[in-house]
Amino acid sequence: MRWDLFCRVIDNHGDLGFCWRLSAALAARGERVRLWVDDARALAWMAPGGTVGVELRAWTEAAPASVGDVVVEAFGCDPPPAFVQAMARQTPPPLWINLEYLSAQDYVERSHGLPSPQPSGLAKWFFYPGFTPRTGGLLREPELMRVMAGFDGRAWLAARGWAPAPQERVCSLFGYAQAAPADGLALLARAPTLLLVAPGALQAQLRGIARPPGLRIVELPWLTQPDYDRLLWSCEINAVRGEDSFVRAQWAGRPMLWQIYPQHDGVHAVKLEAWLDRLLQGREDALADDIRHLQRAWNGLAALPPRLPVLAAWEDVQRDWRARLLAQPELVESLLAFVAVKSRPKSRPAANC
Ligand code: TRH
Repeated sequence: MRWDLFCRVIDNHGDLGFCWRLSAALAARGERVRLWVDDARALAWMAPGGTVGVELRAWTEAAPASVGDVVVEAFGCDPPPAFVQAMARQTPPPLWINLEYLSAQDYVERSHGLPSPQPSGLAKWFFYPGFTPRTGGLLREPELMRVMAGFDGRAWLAARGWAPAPQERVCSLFGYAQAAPADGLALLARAPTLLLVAPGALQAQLRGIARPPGLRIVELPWLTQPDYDRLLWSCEINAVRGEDSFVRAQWAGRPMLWQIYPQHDGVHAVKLEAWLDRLLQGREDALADDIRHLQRAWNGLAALPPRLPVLAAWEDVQRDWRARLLAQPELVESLLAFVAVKSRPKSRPAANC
């Protein structure tokens, strides 16, 4: 099928990061994708080589020469009016999907797959990623676990000059500027640690802060998406943020800290609790309490604890969670099934003859 995928870069890199990953995943299954983006600059480091089957297009208000079989607007970004008019003129019209932000909250199951009638006469369908089988699932390449299992993280780090010293543990850090960054550093530095810090506001912020003893910092450049994945597979702890790196850290299956995108109305705290409820479902032990407290504290919603949980036990929690997620359909599979069902011609009453 031919897909038109629309992406507006609102803030940070998650909008484009997710849209690129989705486009590449569709193309890997033989779909043809036109990715319409209003600011594609970050692809220069995320995906410098592009990929076969994905055609990058600059967002334009002009009427298109053609419209695909499926139109996906990411995160309610509203395709240009001339494009929507062209969609309405096409017979049959394309299937129009609004692919929403990720959340573990219950409303996602209720809203996933609902139609919304539009003034153009078309229906727009809501498709929600999520953590349960009654949602659209999470993006995951079919061979991801196999590739990860055969990957040598220590060798990969060493080849880049980022190998930890023998006594050091290695952590990746990708985050927004923090209210108390020195406290976070002190917590990570309770054991000798090599901290690999991704670019952005937090990397800049950490430059102005005294390094606690036992902590060595390496400032990373922007990596390609596949290399960022490899970084997550190589580290003993991953601190991630937003949406796409958050998902990738869950596939990595290592102890992880999630800095959720902060929202002024405080709704991020609710989103964080919803994810923690799912992650820790069925666990009522001290470790679950410690993980919950730590994730809140990492987001400035509680005081930081004196130390991190024991890494092996924390990793078990993440691996169990990953196993539960792996048992569910992944997002592209769900999306293709959704499109197949919704595009099926309506059965007509049999003609009298
Ligand atoms: O950049 P983000 O903070 O994006 C966020 C989220 O999308 C959030 O939902 C949204 O509301 C907000 O922006 C506006 O974090 P995220 O989602 O992890 O996206 C980062 C992308 O960058 C992801 O695709 C991984 C990629 N990446 C690389 O490719 N190389 C790198 O070196 C790093 C650090 C990230």
